[in-house]
Amino acid sequence: MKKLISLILALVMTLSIASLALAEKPIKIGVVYKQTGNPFFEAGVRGFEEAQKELGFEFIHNGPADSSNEGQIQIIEGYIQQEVDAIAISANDAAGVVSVLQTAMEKGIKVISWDSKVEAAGRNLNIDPSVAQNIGRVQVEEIAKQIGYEGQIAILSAGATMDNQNTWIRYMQEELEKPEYEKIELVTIVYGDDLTDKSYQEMQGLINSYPDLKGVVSPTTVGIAAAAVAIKDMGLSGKIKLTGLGLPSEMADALKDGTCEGMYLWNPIDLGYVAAYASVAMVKGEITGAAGESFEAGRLGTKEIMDAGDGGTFTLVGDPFRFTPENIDDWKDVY
Ligand code: RAM
Repeated sequence: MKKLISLILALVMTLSIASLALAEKPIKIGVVYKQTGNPFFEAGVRGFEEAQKELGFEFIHNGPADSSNEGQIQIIEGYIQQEVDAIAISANDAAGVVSVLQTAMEKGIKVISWDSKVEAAGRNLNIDPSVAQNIGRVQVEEIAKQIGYEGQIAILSAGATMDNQNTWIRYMQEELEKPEYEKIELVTIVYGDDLTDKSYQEMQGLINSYPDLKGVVSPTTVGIAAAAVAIKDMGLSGKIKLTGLGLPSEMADALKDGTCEGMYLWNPIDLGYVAAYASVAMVKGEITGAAGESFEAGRLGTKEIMDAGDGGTFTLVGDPFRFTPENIDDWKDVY
């Protein structure tokens, strides 16, 4: 009997030491973004840092310098080797990273896409900044107003395989079908790959190829900032209208000097913050990423997980906000 009791005691002690060790091992998140050097993602990382102070996890972050799918695959492979608990990725190619992320998931790593999604087969949950249809619609409304509902427009996008821009552009095209836009012609979509130099050159190319161009929509913070500089350098501020999704810190000058009368964005810090909370909730087993579940995202409250209509699920962070010459000073130092 004595023997049995001491055996049970020993077992209980071993188990509690083991669970203590488990409890003490901090959750490790590997963050992957589209590219380094993009202040949009630097703001996203600040959201992870804020959540880190509240939740106490570890995280590492990286992205390829060239916005490539291959670069992201290499980073993900490194994170798998380092045995992270979760990968939180904004994908350059929604399909291109599925296979390596499936390998990660087979090893028990949770995969959250944020900002630009991964196809459903390669993720547990997607964090969308806002309702994609609204993001598309507000940009069309804005450029239409700026050009007086008539004339040629073009889109300067990011990368051709980036799901967030492609989705917004699909909704822009749908919006342009409405009768109030019948005199607006979308002449072309070009891709600057979220690289400043390439985006600048694409903007110059648009100006040279379309002498009647009235406006440009650039649904990427990298693209719109480069486009503003190109328009200004060519002496066309105010003549070729510009809108899209811009970072206040990068676009304040363009808003003030008349190159851009108005643009939209959401808070990228909040986006990273929610992605961090979702990652931790999933690693802890509080959510699996199924539609109908919800999780607490600190100062941003409860987030509901919904069916994304692509075989996977998603949640939303906030609403797009309109930045103007009047309010830009309130935001240019925030992100
Ligand atoms: C760029 C990136 C990012 C996008 C923003 C609006 O920084 O393409 O994915 O969400 O623009």
